[in-house]
Amino acid sequence: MSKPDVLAVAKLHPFYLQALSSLYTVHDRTHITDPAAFTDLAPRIMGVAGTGEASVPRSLLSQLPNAKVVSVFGVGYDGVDVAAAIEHGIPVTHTPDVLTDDVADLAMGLVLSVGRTIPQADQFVRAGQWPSGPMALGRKVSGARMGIVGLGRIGKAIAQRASGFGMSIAYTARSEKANSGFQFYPSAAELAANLDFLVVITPGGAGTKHLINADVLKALGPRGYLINVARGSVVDEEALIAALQNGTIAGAGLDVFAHEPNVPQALWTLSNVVLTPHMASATTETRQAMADLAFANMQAGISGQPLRTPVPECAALVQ
Ligand code: NAP
Ligand code: 8YV
Repeated sequence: MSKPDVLAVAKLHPFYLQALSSLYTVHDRTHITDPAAFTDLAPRIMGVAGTGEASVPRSLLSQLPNAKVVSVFGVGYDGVDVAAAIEHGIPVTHTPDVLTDDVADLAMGLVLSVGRTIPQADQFVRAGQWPSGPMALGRKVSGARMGIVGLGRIGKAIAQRASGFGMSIAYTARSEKANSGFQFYPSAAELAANLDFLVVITPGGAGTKHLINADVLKALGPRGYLINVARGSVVDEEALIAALQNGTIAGAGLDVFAHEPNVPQALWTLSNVVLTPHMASATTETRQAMADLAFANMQAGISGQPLRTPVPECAALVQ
């Protein structure tokens, strides 16, 4: 008997692809590479496998009459048209919680990297510059003020870590969190005006597009640092580059970008930024846990079992 067909809408992590391939025939982006063949294939597709950044538009979902689930390998699912998926009766799942620690760890790593100029120091030593004199001084992290944009699962884990560094914590989110113990500001600009490190960890998508704009960066000020581990779309990248170039802010640590994997050359050349390639959840342990959960969701969806972790918008669809 042939295996059920699954469509991969992005290049899948090997752990996820390997698990899927044990039960399903995985068609790697056939809708893009061979649209003619996809016309025949589409009615056989039982599940859609994606990543946090992958695009699953209405136009694709409407071609999949027998799809039972969209299983995203990632907690963010801003590339999926969830409203269209619900209309087509296709629940969407994601991988919350299993990556929270890693993303919070990387956020703190970027805070320490930009504040204490660790990558620059490494380059300084490797370039043989140490005998010629000391490096410029860094910015103390312990005891500094951190502001978090998005106090969800990962935002709270970042706050927990920052508290261990004796940092004071404030935040903004769509709503104030009762009993968080942290100061709430109703907007990113008001938050930014009152701290040293602004860490962004919201979902991407239309609701947060350019939430961090020129006004917020101005409020952050020449001694403030921006850390973005959310999505590139949340920050106005042009405004950020200008702010970094003209000293409106002190520096930035960036894991995500507007047009990945392409990073503007202007950022490569700036000495006050630390750049990482969207790797906040990229440890062996966490990628395995994400693959296990995404695979479990795919299996459950295709076999009609309860989904492990549907996205909140699909809760009603799976009851
Ligand atoms: P979560 O628990 O759903 O938390 C999201 C937080 O963002 C919530 O506090 C929410 O506020 C807030 N938020 C949403 N829209 C907002 C807006 N317009 N203005 C201000 N705050 C807003 O999600 P999570 O598990 O922490 O993950 C957060 C995001 O991190 C993901 O969606 C993904 O984009 C990103 N991420 C990136 C990586 C990476 O590799 N760099 C890895 C994993 C995740 P309320 O609580 O008030 O609703
Ligand atoms: C992954 C992510 O890097 O979970 C998310 O939202 O952005 C990351 O964990 C991504 O989903 C894998 O491509």
